[in-house]
Amino acid sequence: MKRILTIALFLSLLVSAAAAETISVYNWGDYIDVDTLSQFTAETGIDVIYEVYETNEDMYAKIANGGSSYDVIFPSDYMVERMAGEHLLHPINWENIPNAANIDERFMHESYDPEPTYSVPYTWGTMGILYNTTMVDEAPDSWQTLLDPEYAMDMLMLNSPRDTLGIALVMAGHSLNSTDPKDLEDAKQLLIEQKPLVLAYVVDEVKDKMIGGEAAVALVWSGDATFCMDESDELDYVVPKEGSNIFFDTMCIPANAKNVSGAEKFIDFMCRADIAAKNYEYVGYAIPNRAAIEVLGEEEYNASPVNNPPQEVLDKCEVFHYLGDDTKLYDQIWTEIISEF
Ligand code: SPD
Repeated sequence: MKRILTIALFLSLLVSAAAAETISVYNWGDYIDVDTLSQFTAETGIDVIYEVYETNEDMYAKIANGGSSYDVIFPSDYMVERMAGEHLLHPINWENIPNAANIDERFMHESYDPEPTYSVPYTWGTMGILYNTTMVDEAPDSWQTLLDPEYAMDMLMLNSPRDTLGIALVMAGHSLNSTDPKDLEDAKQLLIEQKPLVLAYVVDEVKDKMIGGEAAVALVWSGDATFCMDESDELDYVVPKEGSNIFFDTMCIPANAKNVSGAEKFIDFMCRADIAAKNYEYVGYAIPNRAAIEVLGEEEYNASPVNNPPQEVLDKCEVFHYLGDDTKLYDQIWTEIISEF
């Protein structure tokens, strides 16, 4: 009996020693070169369980619900602000992320997390109009293009509440952080007026549809525009003259992460110059990682006006802020717009 118990104990020790360390990563769709995941596992022995979401709001709902635990998530600016305020994020121990030194100081003190305490910059970009030059008479320069009946059923919008409502606010001449119910009513009326023109509200599908020539114009994030323009010479991108949103996407560790040290290793790995450069080549979004830009070649990297917009364009862009309880008004309006589609 004693011998059987000893063997059982030995076997169970063997099994637990063999069980690999894992981290659970929750990211936007199409937002990482999956080769980097296997390279991370090969170099560290840590397996990656990888899941994707489409919007900040989807990710937030899952984390705030408490039912699931992830080790690394990728919230945008205003969502970092919200999650930090709701104690949903674990503070970053910068000593364990030495490769964060590769990140340009300019990106390290944005208003959503000024220290920064909770977030490591990952990518950034603008919102604008991706258009098919063979399907538009003139290159668009205004958000009014997205209300033009000429593009009825030839128009794609983002299925993302804050982004689409934010741009509708700008179309109506308001700040994209407005919480004034009158401004939001204006934005809602514009989106209602626009609805019969919209072919579909999409997120990642926008890329295949625009590359395939299924629509003439689309509201997109700049990195997706870069991706599409690399695939098709017929596509071009503009940040309309009325101004737009500039966003910062980040890597964070949720407060209920099970493997904080694994998460730190992963974030540090993604900040490594060669990895951030390789990831940029796949994802297409502008990066805050100076060392990676050197690897890519500064001249070539800066040649893209999409990922490197002139200062006068950036000056007209606003960052989204978390709007507290007023978020509920946004949610209500969005539900009305999207539920009848
Ligand atoms: N395909 C994933 C794209 C993620 C882009 N994030 C943009 C956030 C804008 N608020």
